[in-house]
Amino acid sequence: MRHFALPSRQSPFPQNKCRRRRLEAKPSGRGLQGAGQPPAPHPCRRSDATFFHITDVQFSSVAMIDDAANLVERVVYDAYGRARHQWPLDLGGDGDVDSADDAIMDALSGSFPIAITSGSYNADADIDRDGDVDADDAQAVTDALTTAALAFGQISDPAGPDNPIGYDGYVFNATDGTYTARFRTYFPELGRWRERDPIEPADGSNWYLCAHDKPIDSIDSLGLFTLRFI
Ligand SMILES: [Ca+2]
Ligand SMILES: [Ca+2]
Ligand SMILES: [Ca+2]
Ligand SMILES: [Ca+2]
Repeated sequence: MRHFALPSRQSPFPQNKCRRRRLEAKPSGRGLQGAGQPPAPHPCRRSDATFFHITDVQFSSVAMIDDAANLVERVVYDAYGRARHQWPLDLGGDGDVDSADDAIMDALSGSFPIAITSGSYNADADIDRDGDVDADDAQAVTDALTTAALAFGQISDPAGPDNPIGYDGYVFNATDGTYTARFRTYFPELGRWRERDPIEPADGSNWYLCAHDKPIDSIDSLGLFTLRFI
């Protein structure tokens, strides 16, 4: 049984055997959705694993960390909730780990080691989170080449953590890319609800609009009424 919980105070970034195994995965080992091949069993899969959410101001789950505080995966959403999943070693942010990510690290290598106190320190490139960017971090990216991206719109590795909580804290439905809120179903591709507003004109004249079409400063956590948070 998987467990999801709020972050607790853990030791910051100790070595983690699970993460090491991820770096050693074969190129075909994960993230092949959309390519016509089912994902292979994940080397990090543990039936009793505990993962923690990192959330933003809209309660969107933007990252998962494991019980040793290691980053497992990240998700970036556009304003309407369309997701781009990212592996920890995806420095370019396009979802995969490939030569472009390696090139980003290569461009930094002339300045190795780059200490956390340096103005050129890049936290994303400090793969092992030990406070500097150096050859160890570069080797981690090289070892992960090439890892395919999850299909656009997916929010979590189905082999684990298989996190179902995404944009605005809604429950993600991986089969059709929609989100379930308490009262309605949200389509991120359309930026609107599937069902009419249960309270009808009380939250505006357009009964299918989400958060008054102002997702940058408003939220509708229940699919019922809009709250401004700025
Ligand atoms: Ca990439
Ligand atoms: Ca790429
Ligand atoms: Ca480092
Ligand atoms: Ca180091």
